[in-house]
Amino acid sequence: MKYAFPDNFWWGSASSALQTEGAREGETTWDYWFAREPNRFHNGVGPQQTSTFYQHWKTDIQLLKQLNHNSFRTSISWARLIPDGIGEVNPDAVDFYHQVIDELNEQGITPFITLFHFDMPMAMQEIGGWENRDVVDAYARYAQICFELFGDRVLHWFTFNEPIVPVEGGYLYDFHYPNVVDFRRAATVAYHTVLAHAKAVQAYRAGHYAGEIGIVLNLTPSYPRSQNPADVKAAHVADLMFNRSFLDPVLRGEYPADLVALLKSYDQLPACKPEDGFLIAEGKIDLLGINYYQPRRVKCRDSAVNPQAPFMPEWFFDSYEMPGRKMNPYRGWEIYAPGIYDILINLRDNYGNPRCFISENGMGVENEQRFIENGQINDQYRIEFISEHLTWLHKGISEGCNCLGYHMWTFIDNWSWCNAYKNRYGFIQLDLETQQRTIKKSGEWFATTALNNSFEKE
Ligand code: BGP
Repeated sequence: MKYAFPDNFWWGSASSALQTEGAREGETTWDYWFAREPNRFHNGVGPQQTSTFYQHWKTDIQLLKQLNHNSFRTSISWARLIPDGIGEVNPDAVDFYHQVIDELNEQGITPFITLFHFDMPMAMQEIGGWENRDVVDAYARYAQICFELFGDRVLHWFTFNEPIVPVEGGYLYDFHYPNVVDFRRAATVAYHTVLAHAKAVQAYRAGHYAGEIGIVLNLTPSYPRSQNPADVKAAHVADLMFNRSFLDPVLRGEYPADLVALLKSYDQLPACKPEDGFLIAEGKIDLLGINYYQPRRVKCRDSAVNPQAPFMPEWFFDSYEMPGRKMNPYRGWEIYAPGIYDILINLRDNYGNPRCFISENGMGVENEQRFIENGQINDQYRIEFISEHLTWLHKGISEGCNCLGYHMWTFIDNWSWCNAYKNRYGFIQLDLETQQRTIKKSGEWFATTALNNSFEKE
């Protein structure tokens, strides 16, 4: 069967500043943390060892072209642009991002720009990071500077990439700096991130720029083990905490009442100011980026909570390992392509069918060299993964969902936070020693699909 996509469908991929640029100027929490605890990073490889986009941006954009991308998302590094977060703008950074943005446009590749992709300037973290409202203001200033500098040539802006991840990683589950375990502080970080987002949206609207502004959320549809009311309730709470804590404010302009009531009953609500509500209401977006990797399957807890243990989302559910689920064993994530369709239908039916696109989807695989045939990685599993997800995406579109594109994570194999180079995601293989780039089979498949705006599958 032929799967054809609407005209002007966005075909591309996503990456981020810290994961690709290298040549770091301006310390981030990642540089700081790596210098102190390199053992936290796979094989002791830190954020300095990247795919060197800072040097090779021009030839890399040629490769994007070869992959028939009509759009590409990357981020601006706040710490590179404003090394102390709030003071002087670094002219080298301005030049660099000008050149990248101009070259993308010249090559017919629409730049999609994220303002914050997990990379907090260390100077901002030192004053409390997202726990401090001064950092919210510093971020709003940074966003405004970016709009002023690049807003005439960047028409698709994203305030944050996966804002729940630094909340989970840094304040609940110990996989980002500052490695705190404290729900109330996590809730404060999440809340201030929403305020920062809303302030950036406000600044964008005030500047009357020609483009649009949105956010990128990692949506993990929450499936209950069964229709037993206890399981359904468990899935509902997981959905409130991990999806709707950001989805509702950015699409509806307010928090779900039952999330607020739940946190209130456990005395976990962040401190709010009376004017916050108006600000959040002004943070409604034009375009939603959806990162989809895996579903979340949950069941009701079958043991009592230890009242001495820190308050955690898991007080309300257990994770559920569905028998027969298909796994990506390298990342430990379930592969469930219909999830993409369920997300789109939920947005269509419950959120007014917003303009959206898949901003990340992908499969990280370890030791891909074993699949080399005639000098090229033959990653059939990735082609299978993408085409399966695309068939469900196609079904969503055919049922009226307003999904405008599909971006893959990622372009060239890149540095994946604590996993460093363990799992490779790219359309293009990176030799970390020589920096040589080699297009994988999936890259060729994607180039053909993007060119035809369609693909064939039984
Ligand atoms: C997303 C992030 C990316 C990227 C990707 C792959 O959550 O937006 O930055 O890294 O996931 O996940 P990981 O690198 O953790 O394997």
